[in-house]
Amino acid sequence: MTSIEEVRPYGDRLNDGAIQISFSLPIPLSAQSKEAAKQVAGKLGLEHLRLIYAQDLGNSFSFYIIYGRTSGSINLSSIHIPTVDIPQMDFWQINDLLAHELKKTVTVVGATMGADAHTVGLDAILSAKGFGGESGLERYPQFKIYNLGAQVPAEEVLREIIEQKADVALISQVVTQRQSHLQNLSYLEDLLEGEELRQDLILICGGPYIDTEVALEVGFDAGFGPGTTPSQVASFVVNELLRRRRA
Ligand code: B12
Repeated sequence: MTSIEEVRPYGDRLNDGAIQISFSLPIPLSAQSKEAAKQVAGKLGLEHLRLIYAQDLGNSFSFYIIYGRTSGSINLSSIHIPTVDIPQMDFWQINDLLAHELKKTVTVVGATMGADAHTVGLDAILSAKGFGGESGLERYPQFKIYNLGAQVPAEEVLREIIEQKADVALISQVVTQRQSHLQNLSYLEDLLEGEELRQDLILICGGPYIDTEVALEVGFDAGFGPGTTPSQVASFVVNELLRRRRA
């Protein structure tokens, strides 16, 4: 594969700039609304517009899918993203390291915090059935899991961390409306700092709009986004335990 410095989306042929966008408008479907939708796409800088799908959603809302082309391109060398680079280990390596080298059972408190009711992402990491063909952390003999479920207040997460003497807190934030995820995560981090517990805890967040940059911004150790598997999280935990032991 050749390495590309300057990237541009493509559809039919390389570098044609083809993009598909979809969005809703708060007006009923009509000839006028379709033209408005195309003009929205135009204002985004897209050209050669084609409205390929439009649907009335009822209650005076409508939905559109538009094809267009952008002349923009991105220079990859201008992008610098903080990432947490850690060696990936599998189920057996992780448990073996914990049992024989670290001689430790890792206690994990997990929760989806605040008003957020989404549990599937957190369960994908914690519950025995797991995700992406992998078992969840409940299946790891060296992990002890307390899954508090959804809509858990930060104060309750803190209480459980203290009560269970947790080594790791796994916090899911799926809803990001009005930046609620940032507020919830920062608030928990503040509470932990206040109790002087932050330093000894591995604090991890996750969700479809979470990445390392977001996590570091709110004082967490790592953030995991879409497609994360349980062993990726467990690998981070074990590497972090090893790093802290060496420090
Ligand atoms: C299922 C679902 C629901 C279900 C949730 C059921 C449940 N028990 O979880 C119900 C119907 C309850 C629901 C409600 C709402 N939902 Co909803 N929902 C979804 C949906 C369709 C799928 C989410 C999901 O299960 N994904 C599958 C899991 C496996 O993926 P994941 O969450 O990304 O998790 C992975 C990673 O992110 C990561 N991860 C996640 N958490 C964690 C935590 C840690 C510690 C780690 C390490 C990793 C990790 O690992 C996981 C595995 O790889 C999404 C849209 C979508 N297609 O994603 C909308 C979506 C998340 N919902 C959304 C919204 C807006 C809502 C509502 C506000 C709608 C409303 N107006 O009422 C309510 C909110 C209710 C509330 N109080 O929270 C929005 C969120 C937008 C935003 N940015 O804030 C989405 C994106 C839909 C959309 N496009 O608008 N929802």
